[in-house]
This record gives sequence, structure tokens and C-alpha cells, in this order.
Amino acid sequence: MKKKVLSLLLCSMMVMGTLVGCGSSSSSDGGTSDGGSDSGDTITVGFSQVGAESDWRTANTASMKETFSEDNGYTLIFDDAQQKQENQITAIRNFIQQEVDYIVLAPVTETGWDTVLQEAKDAGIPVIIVDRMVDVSDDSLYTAWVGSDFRAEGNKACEWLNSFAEAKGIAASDLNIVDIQGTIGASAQIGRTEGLNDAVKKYGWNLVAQQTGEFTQAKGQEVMESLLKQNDNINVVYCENDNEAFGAIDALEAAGYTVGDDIANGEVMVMSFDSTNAGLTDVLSGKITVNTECNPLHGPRVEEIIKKLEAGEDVDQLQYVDESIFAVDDTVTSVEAETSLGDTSKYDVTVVTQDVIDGRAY
Ligand code: GYE
Repeated sequence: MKKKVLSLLLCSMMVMGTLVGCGSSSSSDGGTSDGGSDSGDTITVGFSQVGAESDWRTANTASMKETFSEDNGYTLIFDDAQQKQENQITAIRNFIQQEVDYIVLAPVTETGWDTVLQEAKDAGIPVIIVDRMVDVSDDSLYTAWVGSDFRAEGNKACEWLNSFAEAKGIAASDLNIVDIQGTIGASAQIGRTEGLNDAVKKYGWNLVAQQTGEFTQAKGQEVMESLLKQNDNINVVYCENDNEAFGAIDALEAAGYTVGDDIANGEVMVMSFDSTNAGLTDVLSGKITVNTECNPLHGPRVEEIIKKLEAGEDVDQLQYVDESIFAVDDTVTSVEAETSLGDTSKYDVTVVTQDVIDGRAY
């Protein structure tokens, strides 16, 4: 394989005997079961996954495992970092030692990758970033990124809220919003939080509190419980993923609130991101009012990049996935929102029905 050859060339260019790992004979000493990158037609992929914090993540892991299966010609070395960057750095170093053909990284946060990605580059192993982005000083440290436009997601959700409030005759200053943020420093958090912060300024909404729920149901519930103890005027909960929304809904209901879109009559509106099956089921029942899609099915997208690289073709370095927005009803039929690329796109709002949920893969 090209990268293998490149890697060996780089190794042979190093001063003899100084580079531990380059000389090791095969991936068989690195724990892979079937010889990995040494077998002629098998491509070895080391995938460092963030963790298993959400339904989105579960769907993402399943997509990667289904795609990079032995039947499809791959040896996948999967590492679950349990939401810790240091575990991801260790995993990447192990992949380098194992001389994988490709490193795929779903980074927990954006910063802190320069050193280890330089090590991968020095070893001649292409790195593909998936889902969240990395913020590195040298863009040549990764070959390609594929994921969502998180900033556009935040903008879409907020444009929806603004149009909804206008349609219902709710004054901007009467929207008392709490933001249960994702993992701080993750692109998904940064984009969704920035979208809200900008809309708060633009429309004059009241941002009551902003606190991380770490993209988990348990933390989402805990944060909502504490916010309800400190504030009695909350009427919109902006949850940065579905699992936080599930936790927030539990906390709201346990505290005696009714979740729903009838803000004028005391209901608390829950907004969410991801649009997983469970998230859309809560839209169907009215517990979540609006859910902005974030597509986790990246396995085939990463594979397409690898296939192109194998064929010696160029790949676009940044690849954004198209995404939609779902709501409980058609109060707002479409939104116009700015993307990260600076253009404005129109997105039709899909009203959730059981057929919509049944027709989706995650
Ligand atoms: O929204 C959340 C997950 O990075 C897009 O991570 C991903 C986010 C997703 O934990 O549910």
C-alpha cells in the first residue's frame, strides 16, 4: 500500500536504529488479529472515537464499524477514549506503532492536536478527521475532514425560534432561554453556542444561563435541576444534543413543569440537536418542539475518502454534510441561515410524523 511504502521509506531515511517502532516487523505485534496492514488487500484503519456519551455517538460508532468490516476489506482498530483527549493521544500513538494505513480521529475538542498529528505525519500515515474539527497551526497535519456545519446548525435553530416567536406574537424580550451546552471546546458545542449567542444579541432575547451538560442525559438532567432551582422564569431550554434534552425533560417534568411549545400559557419549550430516532420521537409527542439535524452516518463518507486516496485521487480537505431541521408542526415552514462558508441557505422544516421517523436510519 502506498502509505505503507511511504512510511517505510521515511523510516529508512531515519538514522538507523533511533526510531523505535519503525523497525518492528508488522502489525501482528500491535494486537491486530490478522496481520492488518501487512496483508496485501486489507486496509488497516485505526479509529479513535470520542466515547459513548450519546445516541448520536452510538449511531456513529455503528456506522464506522459496519463500514470498516473485514467483509469490506478492512481491519478496524477501534478505540473508545471515554471523552478524554489524553486517551485519544495514546490511541493515536498506538496506531502509529502498529503502522496502520489510515488514522481516523473523531476529536473530543478542537485544540491540543498539533504534536500527535505531527507524529502521524512524520510516520507517513494519513489522518482523516471525522465529526468535530481540529484547530491546528498547520492544516497539512490532516488529509481531510468530514462532518457537520455546527455553526449553521446553531443558526438554523435560532432562526426557527425567531420565526416561531414572531408567528405566535411573543416579544423577543419575553424569551427567557437557558443553554445546556455540549462538551466545552468541542466543535459541536462551539458552533451551536455561538449561533445562540449571536441570535441573543441580534434579536434581544434574554439568555438566563449557560452551562455544560457534557452531551449526556445524566448531566443534562442535573444541570436542568439546578437551573430550575435558581430561576423561575425559564421558558426555552436550548439543549445542544438529544440526550441532554431527554435529561432536561425529565428534570422539568419532575419539577412540575409541562414541556411544549405553548410558552404563552406556561409551557417550557425544549429545543434540541441531532434528530436521532429517540429525539424525533420526542418531537412527535410534542416534548421537543424543534430538533436540528446532525447526521452521524460518517462511515461511508470516510470510506469514500480512503478509496479516493487509495486510487491516488485528490480529496477535498473540508467536506460538509447536508442537514435538515425538524419540528412539531408547520408554524415555521422554512428558515434561512448563514453557513460557516458565509453564504445563506434556505432549509425546509420537516414536520415529524411516524413515517418520517420510520424512514430514517438513526
Ligand atoms: O451532537 C452529540 C455527540 O460531535 C456532532 O457529539 C457530535 C455531537 C453530537 O455527543 O450528541
